[in-house]
Amino acid sequence: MIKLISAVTLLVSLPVMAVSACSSSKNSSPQTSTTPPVASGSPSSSVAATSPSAGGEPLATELKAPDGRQVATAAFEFNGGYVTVTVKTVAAGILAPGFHGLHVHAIGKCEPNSVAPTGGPPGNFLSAGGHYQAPGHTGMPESGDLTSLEVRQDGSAYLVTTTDAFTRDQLLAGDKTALMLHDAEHADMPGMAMDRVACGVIGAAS
Ligand SMILES: [Cu+2]
Repeated sequence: MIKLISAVTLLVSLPVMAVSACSSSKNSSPQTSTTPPVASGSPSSSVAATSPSAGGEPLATELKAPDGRQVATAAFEFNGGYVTVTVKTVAAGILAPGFHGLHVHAIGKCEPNSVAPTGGPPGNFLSAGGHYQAPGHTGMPESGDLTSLEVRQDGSAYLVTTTDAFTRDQLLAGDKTALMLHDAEHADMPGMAMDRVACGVIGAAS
């Protein structure tokens, strides 16, 4: 009986010790365990993004509506073998709420009321051609396909996404490329079929 009581006492006291040991270690080292990853993460990534040896200087563009109003800024940061694309609206109320297709298009032209390289009736930003395809790449998703931009009810949006489907040099080669925002999102419809609401030629960050 005495052995049973002491065994119960031991079982009850053990979890208490374990809990107190756990909480005391939490209390003693929250700063050393959580601060270094946060503190070292952002400076090293921003340094790497602007270092030529880490993939090249960032590229950028300003997405503008056919009437010339600036809609959003976009940045392309090349680091670690992929690009991080950041799109942020600069003025609320221009874009309709909802999902908007976002792609890199094949030609670096943003001309309202222009004709597509393949001909046909003119339309906004049609001279930018279809979705960009990297050399040797065919099929879907096309190299220039990006995650859609979700616009809030007030017309604002902010997106950070990554892709490894194209390189910095490829975006600047030949006719260059353009970042295009569409009026809607249709995953199974070619970009040519959707209206184009904002466009920016991709180039060196200013
Ligand atoms: Cu498109």
